[in-house]
Amino acid sequence: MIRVLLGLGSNVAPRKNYLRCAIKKLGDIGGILQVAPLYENPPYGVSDQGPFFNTAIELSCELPPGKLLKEIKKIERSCGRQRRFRWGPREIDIDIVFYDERIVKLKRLTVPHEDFHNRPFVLQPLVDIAPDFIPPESKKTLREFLRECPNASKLTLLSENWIEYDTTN
Ligand code: A4P
Ligand code: MG
Repeated sequence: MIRVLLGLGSNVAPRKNYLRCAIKKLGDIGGILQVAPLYENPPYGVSDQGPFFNTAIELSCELPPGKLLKEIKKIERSCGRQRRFRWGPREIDIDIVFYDERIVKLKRLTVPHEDFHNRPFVLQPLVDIAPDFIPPESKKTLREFLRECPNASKLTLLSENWIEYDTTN
């Protein structure tokens, strides 16, 4: 069984519904082990767009990385993601932040996610569910990465138990 840590974000209304849709469908390709709290935060990168809701999940699955990415892209589309420009507004974005402790370098997939250490909206929800996880080729836990991450104070905790999910799959 592979343990995958995914980061999820949305900044197009209704943001919570898009996140719920994605998590429900992710439950069809693996087991949802944990869902992090829901956070709101300003956009990172292209700043001329609405604020994001971000969260993270821990998923157990058997899919190899390339297949997992394909399934994730399918889920984004089926939940209503529209094609826009890179880093622009999105109904739903699902990033593979960690795939066990493995390093993956495929044409369309780099894991760990290249920018995870600079993104409080990725690190904070992951720390909530996997604080002691040590990314490959590093000696620090996620908790330590978060401590050193700029802009962590811009996150607002909205809700801890914001979704019901089935852990039996
Ligand atoms: N790709 C490569 N590695 C990965 C990975 N580890 N996980 C490729 C998922 N995808 C990965 O992504 C573009 C391509 O990246 C994918 O087709 C896949 O082959 P996309 O989701 O189609 O486009 P994008 O999201 O616009 O670009 P990108 O580079 O993925 O952006 P990010 O890094 O996802 O950043 N601010 C806040 N506050 N919260 C956010 O969630 N998100 C972004 C997007 C920017 N600012 C944000 C947030
Ligand atoms: Mg993305």
